[in-house]
Amino acid sequence: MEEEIDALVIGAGFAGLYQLYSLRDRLGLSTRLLEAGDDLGGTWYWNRYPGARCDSESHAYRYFFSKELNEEWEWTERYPGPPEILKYLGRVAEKFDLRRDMRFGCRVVSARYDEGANRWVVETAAGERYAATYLVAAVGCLSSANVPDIPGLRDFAGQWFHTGRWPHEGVDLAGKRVGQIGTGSTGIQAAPVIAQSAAHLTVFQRTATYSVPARNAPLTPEFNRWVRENHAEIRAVAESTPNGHAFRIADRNVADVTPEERRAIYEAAWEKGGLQFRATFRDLLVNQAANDTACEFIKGRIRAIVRDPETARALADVDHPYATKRPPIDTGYYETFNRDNVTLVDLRADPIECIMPRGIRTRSREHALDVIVFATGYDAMTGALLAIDIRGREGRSLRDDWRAGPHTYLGLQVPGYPNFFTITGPGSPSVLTNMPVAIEQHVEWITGCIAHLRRNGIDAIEPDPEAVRRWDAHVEEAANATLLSKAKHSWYYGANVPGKPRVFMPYAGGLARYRAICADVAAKGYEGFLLGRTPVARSASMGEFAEARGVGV
Ligand code: N01
Repeated sequence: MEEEIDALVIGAGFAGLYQLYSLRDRLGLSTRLLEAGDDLGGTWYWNRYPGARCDSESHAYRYFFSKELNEEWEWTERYPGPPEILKYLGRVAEKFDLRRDMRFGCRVVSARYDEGANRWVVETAAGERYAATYLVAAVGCLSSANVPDIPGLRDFAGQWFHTGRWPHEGVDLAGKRVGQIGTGSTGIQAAPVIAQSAAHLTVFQRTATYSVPARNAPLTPEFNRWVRENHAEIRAVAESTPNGHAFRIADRNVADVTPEERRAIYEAAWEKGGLQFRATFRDLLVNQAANDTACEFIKGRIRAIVRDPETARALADVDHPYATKRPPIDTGYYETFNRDNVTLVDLRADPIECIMPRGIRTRSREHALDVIVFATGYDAMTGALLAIDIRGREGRSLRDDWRAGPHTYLGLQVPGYPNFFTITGPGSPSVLTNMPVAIEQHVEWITGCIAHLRRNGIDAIEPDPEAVRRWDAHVEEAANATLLSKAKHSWYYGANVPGKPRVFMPYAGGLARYRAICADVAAKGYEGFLLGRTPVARSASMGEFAEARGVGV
C-alpha cells in the first residue's frame, strides 16, 4: 500500500529542505522528503573527510529567503566546516518544523510515472511506496561517489575510504602510511590535514591543478554585524553575479592594466585568498592570453613555495587554463610538500598499475600503504539521478534517454517525465555557482510553477522537446564561448567516469543571466513547456524529439 501525498522530495540537503518548506508551507501541499542518509545535510552529511570545508564564504553560503533566520544565524568562520553547516541546517529544520515530514534511511530506488493516475509511484530500497503528483529530485550534483576501478583494490589488506563516504566517527590515521589518490578540491583540502597525523602521506597526482590560498579565519564581531546589517545587499550581489558569490567580478580586462599593476592585483588577491582570485579580471575565462597571466602567476607561487624542484615542477605542470576545472582553494596545500613525511607521485610519469595487498604499485615502484584515501570525485550531475530507475511516460527510462548525455529544459525538467523536477540539474548553472543561491532560485521557480499549475487547474507540465533541443544547444554554446571548453578532461564533461558521455553538463552562461531566462519563461506562461496532459500535442512532440535523436519512442 502506498502513501498518497501531493509532492515528494528526494534528498535532505540545502535543496530538499527548502523545497519541502516551500511546497508544504507556502502552497499547502502534503509533502514528504525521503533521504538515504540517517540524517539531514546532503553533501555535508556524507563529506566528513579531514580538512572538509566549504569553499564559498559563509556570509553568502546560506538561505536568504528568511529574514528572521538570517538575523538569528551567525557563522563563526570565513569558510564553515561540516559540523557548523550541519548545525545550521539542523536549525533550519527545527525553525520550520521540517523533520516531521522527513524520512531518513530511505534510499529511493525507483520512480515510475503512472500516466492514467497522473502520479509518480516512488519506491525505496526497503520496499516502502509513495504516490505523489509532483516529484522533485534534490539529490545533489556531487553525491554519487566515484571509486576508480583499479585492479587489486579488493585484495588490499589495509583500509580504504572515499572522501564522500567518510566514516562519521572519523579515521585514526596516526602512525599510518596513507596514500591519497586525487588532487581536486577535496584532495587539496584533505592532504594538509592528513599529513599532520599520518606517519607518511603519498599523494598520487594525475592532473596538476591551480590552487589559491583560502585564508580561512574566525569571523570578527564587526564583520558579523556588517553581515547582519547588509543581508539585502549581500543577497543582491549574489543574485546578480555569474557565480552566485557575494563578490563582483572586476570590470576590467587583463590588457587594461600594466604588467606591474596586474602583478599587484594578483598578489593582493592571493593574500586575500578565496575564489575571488577568479574575479580579478573579467576576461580570465574567455581570453586565453589573459588566462595565461593568472596561470603564470600561480605557477610562480607554487615554485616559490615548494622546495624540492622536481615536486614543484610536477605540481606546477598544469595542462589546462586556470579555472577551467573547478578551481580549488587550500590551507597550506603546496606547503605540505615541504614536510618530510609527504611525497608526491606524478602519475603522468609513473602511472598506477594496480593495488597490491600492501600498497599501490606504480610503473616504477611499490608504495607501501596502510590506508588508501580516494579523493577521486563523483559521477557528477547525472550520477545520483541515474542511480534511481526513473520511468516516464510509456515506461521510457531516464537511463536510456540520457545514454548520450542529459537533455533538460533549463536543468529543471526532462521531456517525457511530467511533473518531475530536478533542482540544480544538468543544464543549470549549479556546480559553477555558490550552490545555496542557485538552489534558492530553482526551488522558488519550481514552487511558482506548481502554484501556477494548481491555480489554473493544469494537471501536468513537461518541456516541449523543441525547447529542450534549443536549450541543449545553448548550454553547449555557452560553454564554447568560454575557456571551459578547453578542459575536456574535466568532470564538467563527465570525463572522470569511464564510459560517461562527454557532454558539458552545467550551464556556463552565468547565474544572473539564467535567472532572467527562467523568470522570462515563467512570465510568458511557461514558454517552452507543455501544459496539461494533452495526448495529441504531446505525442506529436515526442515523435519529433525521438526523430531528432535518432531513437524510437
Ligand atoms: O573531485 P574531482 P573532488 N587515478 O573530480 C583524480 C566540489 N567540492 O572531490 O583530474 C588517479 O574534482 C582526478 O584526476 P583527474 C567541487 O565542485 C566542493 O576533488 O581526473 N586519479 C582528480 O585529481 C569540486 O570540483 C568543496 O586527472 C584519479 C581527483 O581524483 C567537486 O566537489 C570541497 C582517478 C578528483 O577530483 C569535486 O571535487 C570539495 C584515477 N583513476 C569539493 N580518478 C567545497 O568546499 C580520479 N582521479 C564546497
